[in-house]
Amino acid sequence: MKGLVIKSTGSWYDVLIEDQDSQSTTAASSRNILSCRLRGQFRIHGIKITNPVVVGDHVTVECEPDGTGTIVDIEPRRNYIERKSTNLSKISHVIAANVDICFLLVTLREPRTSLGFIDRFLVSAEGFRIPVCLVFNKMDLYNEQELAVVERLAQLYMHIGYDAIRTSAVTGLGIEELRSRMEGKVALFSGHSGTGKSALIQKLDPTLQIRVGEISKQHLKGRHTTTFAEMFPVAGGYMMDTPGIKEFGLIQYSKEEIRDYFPEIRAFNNQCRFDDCIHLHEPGCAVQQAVNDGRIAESRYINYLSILMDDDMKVADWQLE
Ligand SMILES: Nc1nc2c(ncn2[C@@H]2O[C@H](COP(=O)(O)OP(=O)(O)OP(=O)(O)O)[C@@H](O)[C@H]2O)c(=O)[nH]1
Ligand SMILES: [Mg+2]
Ligand SMILES: [Zn+2]
Repeated sequence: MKGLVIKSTGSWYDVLIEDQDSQSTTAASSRNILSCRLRGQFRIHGIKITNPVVVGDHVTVECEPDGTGTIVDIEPRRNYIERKSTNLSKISHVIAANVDICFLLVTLREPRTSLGFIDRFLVSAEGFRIPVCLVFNKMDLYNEQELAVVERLAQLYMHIGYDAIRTSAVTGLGIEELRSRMEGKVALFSGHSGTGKSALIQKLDPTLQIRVGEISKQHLKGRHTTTFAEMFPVAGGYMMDTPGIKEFGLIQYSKEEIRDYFPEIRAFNNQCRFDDCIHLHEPGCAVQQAVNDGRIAESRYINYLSILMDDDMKVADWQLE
């Protein structure tokens, strides 16, 4: 039988068995969920991965006499989002597979999302050209200064070509914009713990049973309320709720890949004097010129260098004026 992995807790996976009589594999088709384990060891492209099967994977399962199932095969992935727990870590962790769109939650406080985090996430989505929409959540909390920062950041990223919306899970601001962007799609929700991923999904569909966290008053940080990834049928598609991420360690990319995964830098690729320019100190570099002219944001360029140099440099971040 074929199925879709809709929840992963580490050793057990909930697999939605796809209706064999119907062509449709959308959320509306039958909700036959089988609790499954993995058979043996899977190795994906020879790399050590902590979790070989993830939400969004299409798998083949066999039924066991005790009513559970065994995952015996994984279909090739269209794409996936992968990270390391820290930049130094050697082990990578796949967050989700077969994603149509990523929503990256950004909050200025409770908790603070840094530009280094945003830019690293964007690079990993660019690897597969998965569209990203930045979701500036908790808009109800911000003072004037913070609202100005949201405005500045939204402009910065929209100028590059990323989508951005402003939301509040408390007031309902932006919920319809969110819904319209994910309609009929498999959407990944990512961001730090406590940014409101689960709260926004709950707001999209109040009938869902989702655990939303309490912000601990001492730390004003989330406490990892969501501990495993799960996908929920929402708006004719699926919303993938994932556990909050502290740090987005990038897997190893080549210098050419990193150069290509910043769209506004990629746009200058054949305008430098040298074809293999990595836009560092080379003479006749169109990118360095564009940074000087203000056509490329300095924060993005600094973060590009920081990724290129594998983090020896300080990462650029936003500040309140
Ligand atoms: N004021 C305000 N609070 C919000 C908003 N969205 C979420 N919260 C609160 O922030 C806290 C964390 O929300 P969650 O939805 O659990 O956050 P999460 O991103 O799912 O966190 P993890 O599951 O730990 O990754 C909860 O107390 C929410 O009520 C918002 O738009 N405004
Ligand atoms: Mg959550
Ligand atoms: Zn250059």
